[in-house]
Amino acid sequence: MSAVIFHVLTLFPQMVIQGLSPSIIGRAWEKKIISLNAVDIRDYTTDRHRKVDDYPYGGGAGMLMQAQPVYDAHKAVTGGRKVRTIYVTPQGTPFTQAKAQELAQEDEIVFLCGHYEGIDERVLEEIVTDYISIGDYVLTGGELPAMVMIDSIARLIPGVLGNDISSEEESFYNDLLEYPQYSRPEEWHGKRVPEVLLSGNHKKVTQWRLEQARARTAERRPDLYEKYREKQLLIKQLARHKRNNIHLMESLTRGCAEVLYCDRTALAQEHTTAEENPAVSQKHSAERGSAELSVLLYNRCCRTCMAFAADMASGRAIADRIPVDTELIIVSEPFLKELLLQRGYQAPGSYIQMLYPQKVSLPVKHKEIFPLTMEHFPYVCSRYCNDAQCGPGIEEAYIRERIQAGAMYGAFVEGRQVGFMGIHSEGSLGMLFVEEAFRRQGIASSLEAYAVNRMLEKGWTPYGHVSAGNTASLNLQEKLGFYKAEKTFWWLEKTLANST
Ligand code: 9D3
Repeated sequence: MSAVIFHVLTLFPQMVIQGLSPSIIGRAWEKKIISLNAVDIRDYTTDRHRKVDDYPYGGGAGMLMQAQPVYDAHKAVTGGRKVRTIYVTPQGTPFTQAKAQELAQEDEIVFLCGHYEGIDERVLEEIVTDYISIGDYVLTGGELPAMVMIDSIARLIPGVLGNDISSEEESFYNDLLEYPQYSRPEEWHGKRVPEVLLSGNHKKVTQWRLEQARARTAERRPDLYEKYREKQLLIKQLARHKRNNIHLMESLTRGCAEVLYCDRTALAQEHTTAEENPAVSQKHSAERGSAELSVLLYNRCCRTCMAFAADMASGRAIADRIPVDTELIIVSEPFLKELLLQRGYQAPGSYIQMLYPQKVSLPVKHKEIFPLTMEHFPYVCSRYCNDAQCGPGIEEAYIRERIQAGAMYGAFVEGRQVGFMGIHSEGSLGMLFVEEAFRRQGIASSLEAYAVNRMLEKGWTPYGHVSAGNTASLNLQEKLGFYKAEKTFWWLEKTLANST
C-alpha cells in the first residue's frame, strides 16, 4: 500500500512542516506510511512582486487572497485529478472524530489554508469539496487547524501509532470522559493515591474508574452524559431479548455504533415505569417484549447499519435515516427487508443469528492456528472471494482490511494453510472455510473456538450470522454451545442503482 498524502496549500509551509516533523506524525512520514507536502501558494503567483492578495470588491476591512495563485497551486498538486480538498475556515462545519474517521479512508487530501480575511469565492467553488472549522474561536490562520486535522486523521491510519487495531485497548468507558490516573509516589504533596487502586482488586478498580468517569462526565460534559444515559437505557432494554438483539447490544457496548434513530417514547416510558416499580415494569415488558422499540444503529467504520422496527411507520422513518454511504444493512423484520428492497437494496440470503452466552473460553484442539498476515492474503482470496458460498459483500479489499486489523485466523497442517475464520468489521464471527480434504477432523471447530476465545479476551460476547441453509455450520455452532435467535436476519447490500 502506498503512503497517504497530505498536501497543505499555505503561505507558511515551514510552519506546517516544523510543527508536525518532531511528532509521531513526523515518524510516520519517515516510515513512509504517510507523506506531507507543504506547498507555498506564493510560488504560484504571476505577479512580479509575488503579491497574492488584493482589496475586496464592495469594500470592507482587510485583504483577500486572490483566486489565481490558489487555483494554480491546487492544479500543480492534483494535476487536475479529483482530490478531496478541504478549506479550513471559521465558516466551516465543526471538525469531529467521525469526520477524522471518514477522512482517514482517503488516499490523498489537500488542505487549503486561508490568510488575510479569506479567499476569493470563485476559486473555492471550483476546488473545495469540504469546508471545515476546528471550533468556535478565532485564530490567525488555517495552518494550525490543518495541522490539528492531519494529526487526528493520521493517527487513525494503520501503522502510524505502531500498535494495530487488534492490540488497541477497547475502552469500557466509551461514551464517557476518562477517569483520573495516578503514578508513583504513593503520596505527593500530602495527597495519597486512592486506596482502591493499591488494593489489587481488579473488579473494584474497574468499578471505581467507571464511577469516576461517570461523575466527571456529568460534571464537565452534561451533553455527553445525557447521551451515555440514553444508550445505557437502550442496552438494558435490548438485553431482554439478548438472542435477538446481541448484534445491536455488542455494537453499542463496543462503542462502534451511533444511534441514528430510537423510538424515544418507548424508551422514556420504559425508563419511568422501571423507576416507579421495577417488578411491574419487568412483567409488563416481558409481555410485550421489546416489540415497541425501533432502533437504527450506524457503524461509521464499516458503513454498516443495523435496524429493527416495531411498525411500518417507524420502518419508514428508519429507511429515511439510513446514511447514503451505507454499504450493508442488517435487519430482522420481513417488512423492513421488503421496504429496503423497494429502496434499491438487495438481500442475497437469510441468516440465523447464533450467540455464545458463556464467559469461559473453549478448548482449541487443533494446535496450528495463528492470526493471518498479508502473506496469507492470496490464499484467503483464492478460497473465498467471488464465491457464491462466501456470503455477501466479500471483496479483496475487505479481506485485506480484516487481515491488517488482526481479525483473521488461519489453520495450518504441517505448515500448510488449510482453512481460516474471521471476525467481521461489524463484530460478528464469520468467513469460516476449511479445505475439503481436511474436513471432519475438528479443524473448523478449533478455528471457531479460537475466534471465540479472541472475542472473549476483548470482553465481547461472541455471536455470528450463519447462512440459513448451512446445516453443517449451524450444527457445529450448536455443538460449541451457541444458541439460535428466534428471528431470521437479512444482510441488505447496496446495488448499483443506489450507489451513485
Ligand atoms: C473579521 C472576520 N474574521 C472572521 C472572524 C475573519 C477571519 C478570522 C480568522 C478569517 C480567518 C481567520 C483565521 N482562521 C482560520 O483560518 C481558521 C479557523 C479559526 O480561526 N477557528 C477555528 N477553526 C478555523 S479553521 C481555519
